[in-house]
Amino acid sequence: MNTYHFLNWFFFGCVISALGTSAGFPQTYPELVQSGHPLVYWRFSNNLADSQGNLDLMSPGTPAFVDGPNSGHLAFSSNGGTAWAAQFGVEQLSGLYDFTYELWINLAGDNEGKVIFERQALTNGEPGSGTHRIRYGEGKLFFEYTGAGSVPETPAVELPNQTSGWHHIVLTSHYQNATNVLYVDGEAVFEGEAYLEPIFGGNQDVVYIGSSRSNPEGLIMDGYVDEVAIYNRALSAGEVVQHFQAALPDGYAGAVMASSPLVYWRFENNFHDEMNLYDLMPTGANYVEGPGGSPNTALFSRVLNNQAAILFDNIESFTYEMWINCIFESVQSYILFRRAGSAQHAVIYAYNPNALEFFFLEGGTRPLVTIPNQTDRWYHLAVVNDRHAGRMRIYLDGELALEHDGTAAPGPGNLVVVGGADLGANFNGYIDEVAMYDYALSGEQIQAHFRAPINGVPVADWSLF
Ligand SMILES: [Ca+2]
Ligand SMILES: [Ca+2]
Repeated sequence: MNTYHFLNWFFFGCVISALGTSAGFPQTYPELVQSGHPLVYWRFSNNLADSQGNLDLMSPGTPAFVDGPNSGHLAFSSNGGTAWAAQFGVEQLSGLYDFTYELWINLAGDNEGKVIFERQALTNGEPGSGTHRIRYGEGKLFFEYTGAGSVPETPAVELPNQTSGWHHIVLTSHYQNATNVLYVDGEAVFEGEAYLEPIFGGNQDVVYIGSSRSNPEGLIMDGYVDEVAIYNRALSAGEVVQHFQAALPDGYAGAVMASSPLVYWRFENNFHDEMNLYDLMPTGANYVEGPGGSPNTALFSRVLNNQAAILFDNIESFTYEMWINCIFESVQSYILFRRAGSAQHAVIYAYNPNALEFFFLEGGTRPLVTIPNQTDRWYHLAVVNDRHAGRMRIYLDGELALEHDGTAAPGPGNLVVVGGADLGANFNGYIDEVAMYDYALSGEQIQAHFRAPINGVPVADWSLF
């Protein structure tokens, strides 16, 4: 604590002593927010409750860790078909002419129609869009491909559903030879022609473990995944056998590493990439220290409610108010998502580097302000859609950071997502004290909120601010 802050604390202490609990004590941040009668106010006090009592949020499940294919190590569990993990902006997994996906799977639960692994690249209509998916259905595990080119015959193998048992799965693709090979437990079970053009990310490039971007909540597998490795070449049959026969955990890991994967997720009680390229983000609500410090807590998660009509019905003007911290690197992420009619009303982050943008389709612009990515610092953010004035405004730390012509139109809807969007797009940072109002907060009100004390002192005077 520097001298300035020490003095602040010192004088603050004197004020407390002088005032005691008298009526002259300033209103706290939550008191001020609540006095503005927001539609919803999510404080994330180790829960997803709405302080206004209107709309609690819900969390997908959290992945669990279970015993892996051999003793002495762990694996990812979708926790009864409720949880998945993903990463966004995985550009270095794009544009691969040759590739291999290697993983262990266990179809312990019902996996009919579910997705075990997915890599997807979307380029807004440009060539390069496509999906690679390892999927289960009608008694078969298969490799589903969409994109330029074709797979004349889908690589597939029969595997029993709802049968606990680990299998080593490898899918290789070789561009020059135009071949796909699917291996199960070290043996080639399918070899066929493939005319696959590489898929490129554009600004949408994701990998999912245990579900799919196209329906994250609806396509979650029910089982376990382990030791996922992706390579930028087709492993040879000899290498596949060698990996399969290597003893888990250490011998196997050594064999994978010797084959130089691009990424390698081992799920040893974490979502770390051994190659330090792309750690994964799991589903499930996590709570961290919020602005102002303990005991205030904040959200680190993607949570939602799909019965949120209260946030839509004919609301012309609105305000989103919250605190955010971009502590980890976010890529192509959503902080807040709603879709009203044909328009998205969303706060997006890091679609352009360091840019926090208000995404709404009317007018076609995405007004933006800059917040440094991967920086541990709380910002007070207010996004105001002033339909009456035909203006939208973004306030940072109580100050007007941007004002722009145009507003988001009202429309029907029922989905709200905090910390992500309908298709995932998780924000890799912290969010707290999210309030949504059905009117435009004034600059004076926003300034007053920002200056109001959380845990005794305004965050602006917080020593770690
Ligand atoms: Ca909080
Ligand atoms: Ca493992």
